[in-house]
Amino acid sequence: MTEVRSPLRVGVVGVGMMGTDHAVRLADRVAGACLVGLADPDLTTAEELASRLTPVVGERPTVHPDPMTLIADPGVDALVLASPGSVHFEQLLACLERGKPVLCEKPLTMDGASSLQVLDAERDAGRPLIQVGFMRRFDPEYVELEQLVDRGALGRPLLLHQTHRNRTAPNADFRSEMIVRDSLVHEVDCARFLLDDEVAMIQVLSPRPTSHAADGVLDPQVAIFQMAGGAVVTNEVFINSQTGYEVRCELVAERGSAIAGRPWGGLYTTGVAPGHGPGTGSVAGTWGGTVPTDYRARFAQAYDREVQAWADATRAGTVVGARAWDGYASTVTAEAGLESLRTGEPVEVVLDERHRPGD
Ligand code: ISE
Repeated sequence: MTEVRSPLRVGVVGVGMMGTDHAVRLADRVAGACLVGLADPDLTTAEELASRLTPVVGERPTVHPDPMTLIADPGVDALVLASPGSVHFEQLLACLERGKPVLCEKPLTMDGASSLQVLDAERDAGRPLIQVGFMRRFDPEYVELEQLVDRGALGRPLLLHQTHRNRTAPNADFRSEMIVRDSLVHEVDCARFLLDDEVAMIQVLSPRPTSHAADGVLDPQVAIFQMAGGAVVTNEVFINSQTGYEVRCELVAERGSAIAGRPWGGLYTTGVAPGHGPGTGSVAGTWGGTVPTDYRARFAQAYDREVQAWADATRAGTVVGARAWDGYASTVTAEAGLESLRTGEPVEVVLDERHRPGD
């Protein structure tokens, strides 16, 4: 097992939007951690980022075209994987083989079978090493809501309504399946986190698609989760909403309800048509206030807390936040969601209980 030094020497795999954001965060404001390396097949972007961050870090981070050489580097204690989900499997196994702790962006892997192999490999490594990047678990309002539910302050939860909108699809490959795998997977994790329960059944429906979606892409989508304990969760995921990044939820329980993620009180509307909504001449990205354009702004605080908590836990030899099991459970649920998207029918979610962490 790699000896974890203080400060924690971190390598970031992937320098797209999220990887760059995490690299800057690690260079700039995560206590007890330092950025020592970057890996991306896009060497130009990685080199540029390394140059930009050198004055902040004090020493130039190493740059690798091949993530495997960064993972294998003995000068790297721990990894942040911000690469596409399709390459997480092999990169996670490489980290686990070397006993290196890893913060892996969601989804854990692309399907339940490979996520299960990751769980096996983590067990073989001898201790939990994986945190999954479900950042909403670190958002102050979501944390408060979870604590409220946990204390029983609102009584028994009955319903959870979740809304998840992006302004536009991130790229042309973001097809209907990605909306389930990459976006709805957040709602799966939130439902599990807030209700402390598993999804037993999932159904994914789609109305007529927005004309802003690429040809053949089913957007928006509505998913219904039946939780094992009996609560029901409704979810809207709308990737080409045109308005901005909106993530919120309302929990309805026997003695009250609570909304997390509302910008402030009063009527909240978003729109693109002039004259629509409060204030004058609403345009995309406004509501009389401002709708954040993407997740980096909306969840800036959550990401800071998530990465700080990861660094602290890693130095202490533990894991916090969403664990590999949570990544596995959300991947299996998303997989069932994909089947439902194809058939329109509810699909049962079956988890392999062997790896469920004990209390
Ligand atoms: C992206 O990967 C994220 O994780 C964002 O939070 C989500 O809103 C978006 O739909 C995903 O593509």
